[in-house]
Amino acid sequence: MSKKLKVAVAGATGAVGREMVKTLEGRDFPVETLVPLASERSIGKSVEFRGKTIPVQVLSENSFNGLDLALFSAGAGPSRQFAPAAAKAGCTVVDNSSAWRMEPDIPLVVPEVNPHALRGHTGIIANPNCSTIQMVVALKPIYDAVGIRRIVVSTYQAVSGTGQKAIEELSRQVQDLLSMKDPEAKVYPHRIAFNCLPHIDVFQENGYTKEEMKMVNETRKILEAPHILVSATTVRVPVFYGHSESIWVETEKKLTPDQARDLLREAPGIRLVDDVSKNQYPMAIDAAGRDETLVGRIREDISCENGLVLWVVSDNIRKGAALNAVQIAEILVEKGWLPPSRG
Ligand code: NAP
Ligand code: 3JN
Repeated sequence: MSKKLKVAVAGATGAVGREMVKTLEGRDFPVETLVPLASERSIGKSVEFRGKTIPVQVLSENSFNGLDLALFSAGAGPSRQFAPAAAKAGCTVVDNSSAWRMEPDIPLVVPEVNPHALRGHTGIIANPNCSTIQMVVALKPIYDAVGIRRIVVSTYQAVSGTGQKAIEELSRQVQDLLSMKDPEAKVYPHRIAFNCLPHIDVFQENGYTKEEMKMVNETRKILEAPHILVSATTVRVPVFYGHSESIWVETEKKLTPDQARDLLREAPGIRLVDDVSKNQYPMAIDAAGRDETLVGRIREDISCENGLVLWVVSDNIRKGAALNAVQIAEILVEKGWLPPSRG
């Protein structure tokens, strides 16, 4: 049995942090001590772990002395502020924010795709954006088999991607509308109930949003393929859990839909759901609460020689965030790539 570890979860009261705690428990990760961390707003709150109630502590530079591992999901600001102190204390950080993803020396990892990037890490490892994770899980087998020249993706992202407040906002707006009350929009600039917003994160000078550019840059880094052309449109939809993506790829060499199905059926982390004769295709309601990325609607593009179209759905809070981070930690444990903790 592997050594038990002292593990912090920074952002433990949030949508992702709660799922991280649940995932550590559900996968029987070797935790000796769990340290839930959040902001001063959470003083007095607690977290349930393996039948115990553990009080939340306030995240600070001193939170990590003597700890082995910290899973961060408190946002990019706190990650930038506190992850270096954790790493310096010998506590390896798996960070869910965008703070470190594009730093050249920081591995950006999806275990099914590029686990080798973890070798020689220097104390901080970045977890990609949820929309990128499910896309690269689905595209990696295709990329390895025939190469990819270009990707055009449109996302349909659940409100849980914005956090706990957005989950509550969608729920409240639906109730208000069904009770003939005026819904209030606080989290998003417009109503999200019974609506779609082509706007995730902030707009950039090139007209794309930051979320869209995360998909472009992270995909290239993870696949180690700076030549791949990527264009993304990210859309928020009134779904609680599960991001859906329409992905169009132009491959270097021809791949038929049947060949793609054969590859994806065998690929790690994927469940092929692709039988239109029985109305079977991936849906958010089926992906929610599951670990696998669902892939279906695979078809040849009728407008382009080497074009292939897929519909890819995954639980954004599990594989898109908490599960991916815990899977990274599992590899670090298995390979013995966690340094001895100090302090
Ligand atoms: P959330 O539900 O709003 O939760 C935010 C968590 O961060 C809460 O625990 C909050 O503590 C804590 N926090 C915020 N500011 C803090 C500070 N200054 N010091 C300490 N703790 C602080 O948001 P979420 O959906 O869980 O997302 C949290 C972060 O995870 C995001 O900002 C993003 O960086 C990352 N994320 C990544 C993905 C991905 O695609 N991989 C997906 C979703 C989120 P309090 O309760 O005390 O305020
Ligand atoms: O909107 C989604 O569906 C995913 C959101 C991710 C997110 C939300 C707030 C801040 C991120 C992220 O992971 O890129 C960040 C961030 O860290 O920049």
